Amino acid sequence: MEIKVLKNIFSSNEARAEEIKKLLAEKKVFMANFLSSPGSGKTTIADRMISGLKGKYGMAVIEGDIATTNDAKKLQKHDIPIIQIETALFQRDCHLESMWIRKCLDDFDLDKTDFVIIENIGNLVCPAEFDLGEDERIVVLSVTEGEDKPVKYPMMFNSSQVALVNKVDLLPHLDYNLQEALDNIRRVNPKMRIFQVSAKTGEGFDEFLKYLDKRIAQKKSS
Ligand SMILES: Nc1nc2c(ncn2[C@@H]2O[C@H](COP(=O)(O)OP(=O)(O)OP(=O)(O)O)[C@@H](O)[C@H]2O)c(=O)[nH]1
Ligand SMILES: [Mg+2]
Repeated sequence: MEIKVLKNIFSSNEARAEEIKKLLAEKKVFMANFLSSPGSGKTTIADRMISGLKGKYGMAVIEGDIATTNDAKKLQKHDIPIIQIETALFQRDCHLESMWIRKCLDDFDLDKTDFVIIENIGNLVCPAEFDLGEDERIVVLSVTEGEDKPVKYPMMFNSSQVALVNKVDLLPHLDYNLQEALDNIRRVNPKMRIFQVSAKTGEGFDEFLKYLDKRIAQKKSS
């Protein structure tokens, strides 16, 4: 009898991610996938980022959560297209997959969109394994999470191109060794571009916005 070999479980995800990459290249849309543990500040960062880039670029948001539409509601005031994916309604997955992102992109008017923001599910493990066809992965590490997370969750940090060290406004109140955290990020990913920010106060945010502005503009003129 013929032996069946289980195919790579990621292969269909990868195929869809390739389709997404082609679509985004054709439409000249920049897409960033924001990843972190729960509560690091992804939604607060998205809020400040949208405010900073509004008027200059057409934006759309894909919110991923296991349950609730809370994060989408927080961004509703910006009056830009937002789709909330609640994975509990499907397979209770702890990550987003490219199949869902593809569906969301079909819903957006990509001719009027320059920047798609994906807020992945708060989780430092599974989301790192799923290519969503994004241009860039941006991992958020808040200073309340401890210095060792990059070395404990290396895949998340070595598959990302940008790290935002968030909540730096809290540093004076914490016993946190920022240099150790930065060294740990570099140990796992020597090429990581790191920004130290506070999504709450805006500290360090201008530099990050300038970087994003450059990346979105590059894609637009590609
Ligand atoms: N002090 C301080 N608080 C922040 C900062 N950024 C976010 N917060 C707070 O941290 C909490 C979580 O922020 P969210 O933006 O909801 O975090 P998240 O990563 O989107 O959370 P999940 O989507 O649940 O994973 C909220 O109470 C924010 O107000 C910051 O830079 N400084
Ligand atoms: Mg959130």
